[in-house]
Amino acid sequence: MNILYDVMVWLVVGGIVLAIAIAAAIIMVSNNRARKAKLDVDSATVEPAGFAADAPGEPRAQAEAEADVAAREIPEAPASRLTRLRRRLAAAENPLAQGLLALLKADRLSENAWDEFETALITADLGVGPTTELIDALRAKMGVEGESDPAAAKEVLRSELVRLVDPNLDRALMVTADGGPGVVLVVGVNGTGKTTTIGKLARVLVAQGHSVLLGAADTFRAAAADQLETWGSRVGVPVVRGAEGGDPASVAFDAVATGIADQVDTVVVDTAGRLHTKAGLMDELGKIKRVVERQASVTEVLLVIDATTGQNGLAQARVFAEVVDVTGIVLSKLDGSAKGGIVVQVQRELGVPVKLIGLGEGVDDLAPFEAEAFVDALLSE
Ligand SMILES: Nc1nc2c(ncn2[C@@H]2O[C@H](COP(=O)(O)OP(=O)(O)OP(=O)(O)O)[C@@H](O)[C@H]2O)c(=O)[nH]1
Ligand SMILES: [Mg+2]
Repeated sequence: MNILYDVMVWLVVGGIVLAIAIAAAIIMVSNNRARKAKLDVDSATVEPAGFAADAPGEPRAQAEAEADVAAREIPEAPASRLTRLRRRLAAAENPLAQGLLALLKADRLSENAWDEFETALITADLGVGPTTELIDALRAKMGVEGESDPAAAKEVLRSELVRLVDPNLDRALMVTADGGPGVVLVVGVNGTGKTTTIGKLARVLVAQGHSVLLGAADTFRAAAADQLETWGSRVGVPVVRGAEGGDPASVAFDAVATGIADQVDTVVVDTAGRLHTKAGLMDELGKIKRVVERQASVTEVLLVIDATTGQNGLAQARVFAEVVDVTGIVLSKLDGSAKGGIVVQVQRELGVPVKLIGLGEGVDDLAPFEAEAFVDALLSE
């Protein structure tokens, strides 16, 4: 009995010792884990921010930042997009292209064929003045050179159209300035494609090796800044935004101040769409520009015009040009447009070149405007 009693005592004591040992081991392991987790957090916080997409002073773990870079898109080089865009422009149901084709395919250049061609030019928004000029020049040249064969007239037609579109205008986009960032202000009426154009433009600039910052001075809707952030995050471009309903000029000011502090090459400022007939809103635009100019050079004021709006687009352009010095036109939505001729009218009216064209909703559907390529697209069969 005694032996049995001893064995039981030892078993109980042993059990207690074992339980204490297990408990101690568990506590040690969990302590180690906690210490390791703390170390991880510490090392993450000392990781350099290092990426343009990070908000200033906002640290990020390296793995997260690397994943970000992997997800970032590589924009298409501007040069390679022209071929595709030409095809798309030519594919648009364009009365100008169709009118030209009809003229070129006519058996002979009868008065009737000329009349139809003239109508096609006016329908395509070339404007009465340029249309008359084109027809007169064409008829005179073809008369002198004895071109009665419509196919042979094509080259004459091409050179006359190129002359109207004007290949000599300086269409270079000024995006940088000496001693600070270049500021590109993007303006226009509602829904013309301002934000989309900025998104596409940011991609082009990044592909060219520029450092870029976007300013969301459209404070009417929070969604506008979100839209810009979506575009920016795809190519690692940060966005400075303000409170919804806040003062757009102060957001523009902050964006430029951040751009100066971060030493970026270019700050692109998005503005809310506004009706050119609303005086208060147009004044606000003037204010945004003046406020930006206090600290940096506004190198471009791009007016985005929806190519499908025709004559109305021209009326808008006039008013915008009075309020801010428009330096370039972006003609958006040319892909779905029957109004390619607006290029000629808007340039003449404002004395400002079309610098960029939008040919779709895709991320790389923005191209530099080139007179000859544009005319070739209109004439291509
Ligand atoms: N087909 C086509 N659609 C375009 C083009 N550019 C923009 N869009 C579309 O037009 C619509 C309006 O574009 P936004 O960029 O939001 O226009 P916005 O001028 O910023 O509009 P607000 O800020 O509301 O004034 C969107 O559905 C775009 O996808 C283009 O070149 N072609
Ligand atoms: Mg917008």
